[in-house]
Amino acid sequence: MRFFWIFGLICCVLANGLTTIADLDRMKHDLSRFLSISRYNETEKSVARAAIKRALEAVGLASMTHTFIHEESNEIGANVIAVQKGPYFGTGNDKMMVLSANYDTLEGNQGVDDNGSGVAAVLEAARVLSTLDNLYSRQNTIVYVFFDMKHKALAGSHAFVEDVLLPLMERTNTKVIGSVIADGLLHFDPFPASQAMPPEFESFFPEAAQSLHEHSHMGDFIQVSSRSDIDDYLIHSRLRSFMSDALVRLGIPSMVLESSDEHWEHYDFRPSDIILLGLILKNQKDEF
Ligand SMILES: *[C@@H]1O[C@H](CO)[C@@H](O)[C@H](O)[C@H]1NC(C)=O
Ligand SMILES: CC(=O)N[C@H]1CO[C@H](CO)[C@@H](O)[C@@H]1O
Repeated sequence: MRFFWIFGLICCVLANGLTTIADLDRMKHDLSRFLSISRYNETEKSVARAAIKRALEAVGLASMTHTFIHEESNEIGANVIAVQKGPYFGTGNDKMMVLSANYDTLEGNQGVDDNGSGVAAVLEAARVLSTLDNLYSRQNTIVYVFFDMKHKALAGSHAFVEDVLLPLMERTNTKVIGSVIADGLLHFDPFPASQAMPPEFESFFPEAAQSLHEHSHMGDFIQVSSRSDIDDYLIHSRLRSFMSDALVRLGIPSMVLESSDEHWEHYDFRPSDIILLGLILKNQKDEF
């Protein structure tokens, strides 16, 4: 059984030699417009969904709205999904990658970094990856999902996995090789004391805690957390070169923290959609 999580694949896409084609102005534009206004009530959220759909359509991706009912409140939620099909879509030979971000905000919150930044990055990734289809042939399917109701107990990602992903995997034998959950990507702060430590971090990762302390608690680095053994393939074949090449070029310090699978089960990723997709994909039996 193997699966992986990537934090910041978007950065990989943007930094790994593709820096030249990622359009930062476009992301800034989206961020300063529809991703800078509250997306809490249905009226507000429908404005955001329409803008997301327009952006996808502009790069040739048809999108659909996946509606679901949030059981506690009986409210209707809506995810936006676009599928960039590979040649094996709908068969057991496909290896799907899910790129996602939640678009809803807390009440009265502009949501620039919670989570406009993730939405802008996933939209830009969609644009770049669609453009690349004109140059290279792609083997696998990419699914872009914009989740509603992260702030209601992750209801959007929950519904996506249960209503869409698992049934598709069951029906077609398609594998999902990973998911990228883009959330709070603007959390970069090179000032002292800007980086707090989550509860229990220090006991799980004493060396990292020490080095953060020596670095005046600045939030100016990228941290990759991985599970020993399970994530080795991903870390060594993919992320190491990204970290030693692209991040060094951009002058961003990074570190890899390894811990046992058991630690992960207890570590607190609960506020993020990552936990749900990750735990459910864990049921997948295949190696990739
Ligand atoms: C939604 O929020 C906007 C303010 O952002 C407000 O003007 C509008 O009345 C609200 N709509 C509903 C149905 O609550
Ligand atoms: C960067 C950012 O805004 N992060 C927020 C993401 O959402 C969680 C859960 O709502 C918040 O706790 C974070 O502060």
